[in-house]
Amino acid sequence: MAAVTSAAVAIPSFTGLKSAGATTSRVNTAAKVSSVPAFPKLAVKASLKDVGVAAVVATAASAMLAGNAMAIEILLGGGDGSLAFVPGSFSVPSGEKITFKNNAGFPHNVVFDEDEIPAGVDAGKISMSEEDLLNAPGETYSVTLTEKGTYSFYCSPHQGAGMVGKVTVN
Ligand SMILES: [Cu+2]
Repeated sequence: MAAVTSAAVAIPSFTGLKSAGATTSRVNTAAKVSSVPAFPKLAVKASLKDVGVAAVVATAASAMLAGNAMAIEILLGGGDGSLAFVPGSFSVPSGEKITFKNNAGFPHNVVFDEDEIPAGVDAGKISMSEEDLLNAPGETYSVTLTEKGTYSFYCSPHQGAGMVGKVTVN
């Protein structure tokens, strides 16, 4: 429940809740006139009879992610000195910001494999250039993927050492 109580819920993302059931239109109205943090509580209360608590919580959480209220952080280089993305395999909802952060063993970069991304996605637009490197601790590279599917990426200086990763956009 912790994520659902976040105050960062964006009003536009409520439109995504409409598909969950007829009761949500009432919730939308209530949410617009009351303060944003009150919304998750109202949603659970209003829809409990028809949809069930678990479904409502899941819907509210994914709507929040779609609204970009949350982001995922991937470390470049393991705390144990390993040349790896940590985690090396993960999933994000479409539109969630992914931030790669220099942690250890740099320089690193993030290059998407043009042969292992969804059709129609331009690898150049979502990648750092092969020569571009994150040199300092804490430096970041962020990307937001909207096309659903699986994307493979690598760090060009360390690809041979196995610094590769995979993200699934749902
Ligand atoms: Cu690297």
